[in-house]
Amino acid sequence: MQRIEITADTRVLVLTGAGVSAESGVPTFRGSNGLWENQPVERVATPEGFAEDPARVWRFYSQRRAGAGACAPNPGHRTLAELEQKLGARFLLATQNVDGLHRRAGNTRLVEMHGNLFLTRCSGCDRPPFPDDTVYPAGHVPECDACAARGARAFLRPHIVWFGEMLEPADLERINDFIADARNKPFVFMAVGTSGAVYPAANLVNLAREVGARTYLVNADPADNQSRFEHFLRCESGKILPTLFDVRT
Ligand code: BV8
Repeated sequence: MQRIEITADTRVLVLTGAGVSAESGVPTFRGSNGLWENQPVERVATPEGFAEDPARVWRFYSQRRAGAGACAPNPGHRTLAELEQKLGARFLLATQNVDGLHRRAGNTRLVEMHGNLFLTRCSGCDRPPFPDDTVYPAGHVPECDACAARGARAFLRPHIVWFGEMLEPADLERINDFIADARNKPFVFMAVGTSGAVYPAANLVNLAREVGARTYLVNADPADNQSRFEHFLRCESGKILPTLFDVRT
């Protein structure tokens, strides 16, 4: 496998999806026994689904909290954390994953585009999202104590971006600024473990191409937006990432 040379002024933007966590035991969404296979998206990952049956949504996310909490970063996660150590401000990791494994592997230059399983917020007031690893019992829907203190009632919800919800503008701005700064400089854009099905994440490769990036897809199967990548490395990310980068800073 041809290694990817990273020289002293190369910028690297990596986008990850559920596939990077597959070898850690976290289920992916699409494909055989994927999460969405036995859970129609509309019922558990949309604001409408939460309004209709918040207990079902909390059961889905509580199960995923318990699952992800029992998993550990794999060599793919660790490689991306080491890459950040070596490159510093010339590196940015944008993840669609909500499992928290990149953070646990040590990445800090990280944009969690779709939120984080271990943060909860109120659906009725603007208190900031707060750390919460509670696995709520089936049927239980937690309520906001701040609202209750004001005599109001509001359900707590996972701090997750559901389908039909806007991503945090500051998150998108951070990614777009990184891409803009890489214009006319050596720039590597790599997508790892994502089916390229969800927007706006799946559009990042096009924004990177516009500023002249070398583009790589590291994925176990073809992806919906695969034709947008110059290089497609069909493999398991945990096995290839540790030997893929030739960093010369
Ligand atoms: C928005 C919730 C404004 C948290 C998620 C433009 C065109 C078309 C549609 C749209 C568009 N703009 C907006 C939309 C609508 C929608 C969308 O994209 N729909 C798609 C499905 C058509 N987007 C939105 O609603 C976004 N909001 O844009 O707001 C707006 C709204 C409406 C209309 C217009 C504009 C919000 C998107 C966020 C949704 N929330 N998750 C949760 O429960 O996790 S998305 C969900 O899918 C997860 O976050 C997940 O990360 C993400 C993407 O999935 P992948 O990570 O790629 O996982 P997947 O299983 O699909 O693939 C894994 C891959 O890994 C596979 O290919 C497999 O081969 C590979 N693999 C497996 N093992 C390995 C491996 N690879 C390497 N190594 C291995 N070992």
